[in-house]
Order: sequence, then C-alpha cells, then structure tokens
Amino acid sequence: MNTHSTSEESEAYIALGANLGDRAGTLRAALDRLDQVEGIRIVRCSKVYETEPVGYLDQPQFLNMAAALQTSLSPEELLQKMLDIETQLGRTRDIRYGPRTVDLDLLWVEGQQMDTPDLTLPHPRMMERAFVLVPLSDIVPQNEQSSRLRKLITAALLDIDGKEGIKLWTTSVWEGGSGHSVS
Ligand code: PH2
Ligand code: MG
Ligand code: MG
Repeated sequence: MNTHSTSEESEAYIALGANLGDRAGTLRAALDRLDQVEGIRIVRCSKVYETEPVGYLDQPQFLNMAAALQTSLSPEELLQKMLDIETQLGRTRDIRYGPRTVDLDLLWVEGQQMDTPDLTLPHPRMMERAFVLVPLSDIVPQNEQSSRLRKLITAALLDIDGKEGIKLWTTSVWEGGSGHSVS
C-alpha cells in the first residue's frame, strides 16, 4: 500500500514568526500566499504563540507558529517561494536575529537531508528553539511516517530552556486548509 497521498508529493514543515506591525495579519497573509502557490498545499497549522525574543533581546515579542505542507516542489524551490513571500510582505534584512515583519523558515522535508550554501535540512537550529518546537509539536502526528521527527521533538522539548517564554496567544489565525492541530 502506498502511504503517501501522491507519489510525487512530500511533507514539509515550516516555522513562521512576526514581530512588527500587524503580526497576526501578516502570518495569515503568508499562509494565504503559500497555499496559493502551485504545488504547495497547507495541510495543518499549529496554534499561535506569543514568545519572548531570543538571540537579540531588545525587540518586540513575536508571534510564532508552524505549518505542515504537502508539496510537489523541490526543497530549493519551496524555499525560494518562501523567500519571495517574505519580500512581498515587506521583509527587510537589517539586524541578524532582529525584528521582522515576517520570517518563514524551512525546518524539515520528509526524507531530505542536505547542506548547501543556500539550504540546510533539517534546519540546523530548530531543536534548540522552544519558539519553534512548541508550535511544531502541535502538528507532527504520532504515525509511522513522522515517527523520527516526533521522537526528536519530544526529546528536545524535555530539557530545553525558554519554554516559560512561550504563551498561547490564539488557536488559529488562518481558516483555510483541512486539518488543524493533532493534539
Ligand atoms: N527568530 C529569530 C531570532 N529570535 N525569537 C523569537 N521569540 N521568535 C522568533 O521567531 C525569533 C526569535 C531569528 O529568526
Ligand atoms: Mg528564523
Ligand atoms: Mg529566516
């Protein structure tokens, strides 16, 4: 039996963050635009969390969430679409780890490992960041296909710092897609 929805699609997980302007509106716009791309379908969204800034502290609180996609694009093509949408939504790159209207990070593509100048998979810092792991944990199912990612997340969340800086803000900012969270 084929366990994939179609043989050419892969499951991918992304992290979204925003800490300038209409944060929820920008997250919603990013999800709308991604879902409208040919070859990308958003299948689940996490809850939305308000989080203390990490890395560069003198900036507003973030809204963070995660989404699961089904895509027929290559990881590089998917990343390029994400970067295009960041730019369309007014992202500029000033301070590393600094404030941003929207940040879209490609975390994981099922079955893909790579390390090129443009893209490293899995995302090299995802397991160190509570603002990534807490939302991601909402949408990674307990099934055969996702068991490796599920185990990595569960182990990382056990001893990570900064979970107290993650507060549930709203259950959803985006009404599209079929599924919501798995927990
Ligand atoms: N993103 C960063 C740096 N620091 N802190 C929070 N809370 N949320 C983020 O999304 C975030 C951050 C760099 O991408
Ligand atoms: Mg980021
Ligand atoms: Mg980024």
